[in-house]
Amino acid sequence: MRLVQLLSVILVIFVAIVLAGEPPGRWWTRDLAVYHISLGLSAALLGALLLTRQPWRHWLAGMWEFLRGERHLPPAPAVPEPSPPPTERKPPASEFRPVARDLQRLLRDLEGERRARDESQVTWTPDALRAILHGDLRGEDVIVVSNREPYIHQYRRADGGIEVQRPASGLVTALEPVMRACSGVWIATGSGSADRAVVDANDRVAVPPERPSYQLRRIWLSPEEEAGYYYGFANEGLWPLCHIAHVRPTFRSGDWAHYLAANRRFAEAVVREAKTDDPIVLVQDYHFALLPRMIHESLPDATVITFWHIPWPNPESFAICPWALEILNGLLGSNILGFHTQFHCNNFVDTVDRLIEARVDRETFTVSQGGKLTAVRRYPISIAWPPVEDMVGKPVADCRHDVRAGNGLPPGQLIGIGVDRLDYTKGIIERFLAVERLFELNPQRIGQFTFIQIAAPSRSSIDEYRHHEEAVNALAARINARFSGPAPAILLKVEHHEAARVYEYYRAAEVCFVGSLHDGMNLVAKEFVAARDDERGVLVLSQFTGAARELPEALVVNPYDVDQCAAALELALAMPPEEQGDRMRLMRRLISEFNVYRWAGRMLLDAALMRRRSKLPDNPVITGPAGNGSAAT
Ligand code: ADQ
Repeated sequence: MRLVQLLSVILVIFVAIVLAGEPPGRWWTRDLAVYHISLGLSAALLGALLLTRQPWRHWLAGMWEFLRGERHLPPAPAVPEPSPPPTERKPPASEFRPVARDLQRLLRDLEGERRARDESQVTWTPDALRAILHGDLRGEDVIVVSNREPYIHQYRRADGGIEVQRPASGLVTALEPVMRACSGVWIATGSGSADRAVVDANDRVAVPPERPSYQLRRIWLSPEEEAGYYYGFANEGLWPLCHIAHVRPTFRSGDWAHYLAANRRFAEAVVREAKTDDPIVLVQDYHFALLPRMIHESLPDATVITFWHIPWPNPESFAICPWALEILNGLLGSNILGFHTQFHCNNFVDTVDRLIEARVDRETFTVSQGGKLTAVRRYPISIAWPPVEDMVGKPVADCRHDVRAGNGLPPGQLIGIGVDRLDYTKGIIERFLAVERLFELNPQRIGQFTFIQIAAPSRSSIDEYRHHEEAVNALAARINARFSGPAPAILLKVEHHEAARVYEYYRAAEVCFVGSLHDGMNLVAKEFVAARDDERGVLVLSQFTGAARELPEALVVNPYDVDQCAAALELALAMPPEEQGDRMRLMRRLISEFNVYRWAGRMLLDAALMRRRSKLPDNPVITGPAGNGSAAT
């Protein structure tokens, strides 16, 4: 009888493979030989069935048990087992075990393939994300931790009322739509003048203000704590350490002590906010390198996914940090550690391999330390897609008109746009030099083209940032003195803009120039593409951004090469509309597929799989005839 079941399974799988390989309605034309073999096997099976005269229902039940893996193959017993009671099912005869094992493995592979295919067909939307959360993760609450808060409450100068601001931050841009979809709690530093006035007794406020869907839990840091942890260790130490922008990192032991203490404060908040003993915690960025391990010390069953939004340098550069080992050990408290690019994953794994005692598996990209496993994975971040109506609702022609009129520019003026935090890694100086070179090489553009740089003030209490702002202002003034015609060559607007205003600029521009000297991803590039539903406009993009790996249809440049950047600007201004459309369509397609819901969804799916695996019993030690035991893998 068991022979018949095995034959049946082989046949079913065989036919399933034949059918699965072709779209419905065409399978029978695929390969006549295969079709005939299937028929032959069917006939053989039928014959075998008739010969054994096994009742059909019995046979069918047995086959399904086998397929579901309910007829397990127990490890060979050390001592003979007593005969099973009559009701107990017997395992397959030993001579069939290898075949059965192969069949079950084949079924698992088929299931894995089906899942991968299904996932690639998912349209990544907030609903898809919610479905993963409530299906694969059975509705567990998600806790996000970041330094920057998604909403800042400020007192208005004019009338003392309270207004809400969205900070200029790539992390917030990406994560906020994810939290709207997932709900849960977002823990962040309170930074607005009216932040304390709006929270409840537990320092929580429901957001977004217009339609609350998750809780924002604020942490209050003293000015000294903020100076040491945020401005000091994170932004004078780790930020320049991880970006190759030729600014020397500064490390002070006092800053480190504050960094440690602040991480501890956030870890305590996570424990207080957790509703279960195994929450999913999404730790964001270089402000919290110690947090993953601290969370696991209090909540060993938590699933900690850490995402590092900035580049990871090579081991030699990272070793400059006096607390390099503590940072690596802290991060290896994560179950999953994510970076934007494979290159940064490689750098991290190389750093671990070089600096600490841990087992690095380069095939699975995991690091194991003290029996704890961390998966190092690439998850390229993105933006919400489709962009919300408020951002793209205004017709492009109106945006063009309003931006020109609002800035005192003539109606036909050609416009280039740059949108950045005022940060030395963003290459604003280099960008201005390229605009200057454009005018030197193409004098006909003088008075015809204006480059508008929107720069959000950032980290202005750090000397390096203040000097940078002065240098940017001075350079813009110098270039304007040389090349302004009826309109300025460069319009520098050092102020925060509402997201809808930023999109208006994107829609009004002929060219967007993203010239970062080094950037984990850069969301401005993706926002510009998302804003251009008219399929016009050209993106000039630094090769040193993560985005350049995903958007090769942009004009990719080296921001240090002033002549090349000037040539790219001229190429963009002269590009025929058809070519603009061809490039823009390809980029829009990529971002629509690889949007921020996919970024978060992939991490949550990986976390769900990890949680399921962790609930299985440990693999048994299998002892061979020579007694050399090894864990099954
Ligand atoms: P950031 O360094 O903040 O992010 P980026 O990805 O470009 O850089 O995002 C900036 C965001 O701020 C964008 O949404 C942009 O629209 C907004 N913004 C910039 N200037 C503004 C202004 N003047 N007014 C209003 N809004 C403004 C970090 C990493 C990046 C990574 C992100 C996300 O440095 O490499 O892409 O995190 O992971």
